[in-house]
Amino acid sequence: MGSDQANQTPYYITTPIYYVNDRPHIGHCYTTLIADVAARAQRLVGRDVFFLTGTDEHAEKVSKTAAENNKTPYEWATINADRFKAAFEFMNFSNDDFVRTTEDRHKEKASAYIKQLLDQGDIELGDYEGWYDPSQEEYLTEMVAKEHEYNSPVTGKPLEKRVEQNYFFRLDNYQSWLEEQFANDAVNILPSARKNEVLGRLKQGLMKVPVSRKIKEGDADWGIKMPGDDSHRIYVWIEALCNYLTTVDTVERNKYWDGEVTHLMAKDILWFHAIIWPAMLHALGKEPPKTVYAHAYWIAEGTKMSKSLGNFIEIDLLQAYAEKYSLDAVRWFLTTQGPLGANDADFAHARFIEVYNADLANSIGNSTSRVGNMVHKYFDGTVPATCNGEFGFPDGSSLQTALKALENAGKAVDDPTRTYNFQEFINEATTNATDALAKVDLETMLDSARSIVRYVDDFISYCAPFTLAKQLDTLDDGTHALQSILYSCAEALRIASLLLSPAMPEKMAELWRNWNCNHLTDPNDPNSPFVAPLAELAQWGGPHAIKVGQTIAKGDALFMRADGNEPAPEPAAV
Ligand code: ME8
Repeated sequence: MGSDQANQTPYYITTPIYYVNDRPHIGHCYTTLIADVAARAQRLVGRDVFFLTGTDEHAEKVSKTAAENNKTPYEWATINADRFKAAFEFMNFSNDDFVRTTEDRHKEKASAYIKQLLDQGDIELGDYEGWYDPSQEEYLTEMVAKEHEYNSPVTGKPLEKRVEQNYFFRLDNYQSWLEEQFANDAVNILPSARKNEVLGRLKQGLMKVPVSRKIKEGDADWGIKMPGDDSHRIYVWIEALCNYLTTVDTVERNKYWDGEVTHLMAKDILWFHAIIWPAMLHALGKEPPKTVYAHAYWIAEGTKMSKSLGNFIEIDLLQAYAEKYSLDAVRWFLTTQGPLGANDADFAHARFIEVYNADLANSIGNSTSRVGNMVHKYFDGTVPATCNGEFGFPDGSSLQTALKALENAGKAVDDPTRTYNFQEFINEATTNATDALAKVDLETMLDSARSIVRYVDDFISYCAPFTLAKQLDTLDDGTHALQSILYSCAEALRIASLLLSPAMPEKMAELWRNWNCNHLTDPNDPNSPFVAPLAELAQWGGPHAIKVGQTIAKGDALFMRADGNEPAPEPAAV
């Protein structure tokens, strides 16, 4: 970590709250997974984190599907909210709360915010005639509607012309304030391609936005009434956005809103989060979020996922993959191959196998079992000696002894002047990981961890400790060289495993159990807190380093190689 001091600002990360008209799919799991990985990584660097997810229940499409399924809206919402909760538990998400917008704690505060905006004149009554997208529950401007030939930009379904008396939020009053926030980076929209889109649309000018719907005869009794006017309901989007605040608007949790706030979502709903929500917050006298991060979409085997094609990757397929390859392999694949940047990502079986073998079985899995096996073979499973992690020319250190062994064995060494400085390499990797984390760049963060594993692999191929081991009798200082080489590999892999743990908490806890690294966290509970911030945990030879005499159980390989010729897992028949 760049500085020894952990960032003391509390960190608050949210996912969208998901509609409960249907069951969860890969998209919902993905956003919540990257929030989980970011939350775990922030906890690892020592920050006080609050991670929120939940469900958006007062939508018209929820009451409609409920009726189709002969349930009341609340019964249907509960069935699906429970499916989301179960899916997120299965994925081992470490959310600190799960909010349902039908809960009183949300409804009461959301009403109070809207009332405040009404009382202040930020919300007013007016006439509205415009295009409504029933599939997204969203009003669109004439320009956007026209651009998409009066079909939904998201689902392609026809838009409806709606004329109604409505309450409006005076978003137009916040144009220049919003421009300032983006100009100063007070609100960061990421990735940058998305920021440009938002700024482009902002330039066209803001209009007041409808925040209510008139209740019609035959409407389900569903949603929150407009304060002071029972003939209107608060428009579901406006109410839903409030969840981010309602859930932490308590004496104990206020510190999270006052800390650093990151909202995650996909690009479909960026406008609400980047424009409407910050303006509402400002009107309420609250700080806007620091980061609004909108990723792209998952598609399935090259094709956009849709209801009509019936090709949604649902949680049961992810469960089938987890059963075969482990949950952490699924988490790893989704996190590193997902649409975190501006481009969509494809869930394809062949790619899954490729990534699994390259990144997991042949990388961290192979390195840890190789090092564990050598410690067993040569030192009866007990780590023999510490070392400062510096190997090289010309100080005649361990590396030279290893190279001598290779020479004796008649093996050529491509570059006998190479040096390895584990401490320096690891410090740089952990600093890069932390810097990337601040930008929610999880791929770079995890790649820093992988770079340590590659460094270890490269070091082992270069100095061939197995060749050295065969010549201990004939070399001066051979045993000491072998000890320092193996210590350095084990210690470097310990540090890499810390950086990998936000994505793969269970597998890394398994490694810590095997290697007796009980001093990092409670290895019997993959979700237990770390005993110190990463800056301290990752110190080479520091208080949490592998110790002399520490036993390393061989254990099973963390990831068995996958056979790409085997058929792809399929969800269990329901
Ligand atoms: O929009 N790829 O809820 P929602 C990646 N309730 N992520 C995807 C995805 C895909 N193909 N499909 C969906 C709503 N997502 C509102 C939000 S927030 C105040 C209210 C994820 O159930 C992604 O995070 O339609 C997207 O933004 C979200 O699900 C939409 O979920």
